[in-house]
Amino acid sequence: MTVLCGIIGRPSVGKTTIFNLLTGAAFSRGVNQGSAKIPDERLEYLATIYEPSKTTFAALDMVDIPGFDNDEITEQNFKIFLEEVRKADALVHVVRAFKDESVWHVDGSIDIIRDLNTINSELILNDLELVETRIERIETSRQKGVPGNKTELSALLKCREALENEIHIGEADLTSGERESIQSLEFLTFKPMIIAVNVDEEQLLEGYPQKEEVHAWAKDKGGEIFEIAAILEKEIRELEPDERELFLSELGIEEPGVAKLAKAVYSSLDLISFLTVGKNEVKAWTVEKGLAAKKAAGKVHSDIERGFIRAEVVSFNDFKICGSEKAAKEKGLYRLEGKEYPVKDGDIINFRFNV
Ligand SMILES: Nc1nc2c(ncn2[C@@H]2O[C@H](COP(=O)(O)OP(=O)(O)O)[C@@H](O)[C@H]2O)c(=O)[nH]1
Ligand SMILES: [Mg+2]
Repeated sequence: MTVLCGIIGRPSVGKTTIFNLLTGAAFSRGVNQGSAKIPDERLEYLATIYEPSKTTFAALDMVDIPGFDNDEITEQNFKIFLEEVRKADALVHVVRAFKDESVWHVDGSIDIIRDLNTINSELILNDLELVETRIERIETSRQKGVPGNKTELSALLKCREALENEIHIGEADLTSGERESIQSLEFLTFKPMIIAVNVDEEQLLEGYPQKEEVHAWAKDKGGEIFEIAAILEKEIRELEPDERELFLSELGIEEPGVAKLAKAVYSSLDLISFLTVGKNEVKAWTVEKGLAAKKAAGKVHSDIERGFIRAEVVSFNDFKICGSEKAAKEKGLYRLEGKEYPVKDGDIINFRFNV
């Protein structure tokens, strides 16, 4: 299952630095698509138990979307920008808080709210244009009265009102039917958006100007928000592992900002992981929340879906409390579930099948 997350923002705010941190790409220019590993302590724990040959984390595809990086914003590269944004399933909007005289801001000063609004207005305008086009198309259609069109029209009218008030479509008050009716239109403000504030070391510890406003802005638009000290994290990444631990604990950082960011993107898309274990491989599999066990089996192999008998399931937490498969089985914590069982995040599953 491929899920695409686009990184957007004003020029020189740290998009590429954060992209490189997420994807582990070399810090070079040019490459703009890569895979981001979703950190998962559960897999690390299971790897200590099973000592597999291979541990495979869940991943997301990331695109570092330029478009605004040229001095001159031409119509052509703006069009490319919008196309890339439209393709993404979720967006990370990077803004700059860090102070650094040597890094020039295109607008001549640091102002996070201004930067958020600059990009956001483009997204809103683009959605508004699409809303208008669709409304007109339905209203002039001879099939205006058919139920599907009626639902879409009422959804679009609500969307228009939301957008005119700078509310994202994701936050508009739509019924589930209305939501579904506009799903395929790929509105830009319907995508989950996570805000990453790129801070320097001092700001990470002590805060930065506009912090409250920025958090309020994010809440208003329905997006999660994280502070990331991108350059600091890049430096930390270049340290030896034991030095790294020491450094992080001195800074009072339990988990790097990029790790939190990756996890937030994953859950904003309503994705969960089920886990499979064994001597060969311990692996996290990405599925939509609530997927039925038989369908989930199909992610592993189509034969397993076809020949599905039962799913033998234990939750990661139950497993960890017991400390081993044997102990968890003795306590009766492994359950046998049928094909309709909705898979939960952190389920350790062994599929029983027959081909
Ligand atoms: N001081 C400082 N510089 C940064 C930080 N993040 C990025 N930069 C620098 O800002 C410049 C632009 O960063 P880049 O990631 O290429 O930004 P992009 O244009 O948004 O992709 C580069 O010179 C980075 O080294 C930061 O947190 N602190
Ligand atoms: Mg860049």
